[in-house]
Amino acid sequence: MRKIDYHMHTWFSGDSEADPREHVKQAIALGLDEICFTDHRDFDYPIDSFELDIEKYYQMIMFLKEEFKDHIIIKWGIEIGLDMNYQKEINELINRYPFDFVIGSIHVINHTEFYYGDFFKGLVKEDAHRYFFEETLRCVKNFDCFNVLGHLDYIMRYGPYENKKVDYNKYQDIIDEIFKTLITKEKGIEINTSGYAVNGNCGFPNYQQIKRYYDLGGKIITIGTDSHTSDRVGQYINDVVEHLKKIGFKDVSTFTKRSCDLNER
Ligand code: HSO
Ligand code: ZN
Ligand code: ZN
Ligand code: ZN
Repeated sequence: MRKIDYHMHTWFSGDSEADPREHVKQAIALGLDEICFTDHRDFDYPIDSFELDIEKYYQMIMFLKEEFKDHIIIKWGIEIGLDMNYQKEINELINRYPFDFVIGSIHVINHTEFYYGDFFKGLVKEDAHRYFFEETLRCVKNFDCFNVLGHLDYIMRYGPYENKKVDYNKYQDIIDEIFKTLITKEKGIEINTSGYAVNGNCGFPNYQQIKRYYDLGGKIITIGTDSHTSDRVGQYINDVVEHLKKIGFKDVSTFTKRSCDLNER
């Protein structure tokens, strides 16, 4: 199974200062086969700005791709905030540029977000989590512009609750429908290793949910660290690879111009 980091942020993202060249060097030092930059673009993020200078970002990644071509495969992607209030803008942006790979993530729901916490105001945990998964399903059904759904259950990173963990059996029907919709649409999920900092022994989502996705017929899967600093590039990827093999996956998925690469192995 190839080792990839398909979720990395740099100084082109509103919340990172990281030098993309340092990400590449770290990935090579760790022996990764392939990486993809996925800087943020959200159209309606409250408080912070997640605008993106796409032209400059493209030039920089193309330069690095050429510079390091004998050492590692580099792809150009984006993490787009899926937001039902901005469908037209999101589709237009994705169709305008030759991204290799698109992560669709839910960061904002109806002008409220999770990081500062407006979303959770007045909601008990169960209602907040249900609302999050229902909105994720709505986005997965309505958007076609993405390749994988970002950090499926990272809502548990946030919220004013003493125990932030997702109680899966309460929402498994919604999560199953998310998985089935993705599978029918030939889209996938990622394992986001930023989850290890919260869960200790797994990413977002956990391995039971990954197995559930696999058992329902899910094949398309990427691994990403969600690095906002270079020291996190490649983190936990070896552990994820071992788990994926045990579940039954033969390989991870990689993408070129938003199409899944065919792996002749
Ligand atoms: N970086 C987080 C959210 C965030 N950080 C907002 C700063 N402001 C989503 O990847
Ligand atoms: Zn971020
Ligand atoms: Zn994200
Ligand atoms: Zn991210």
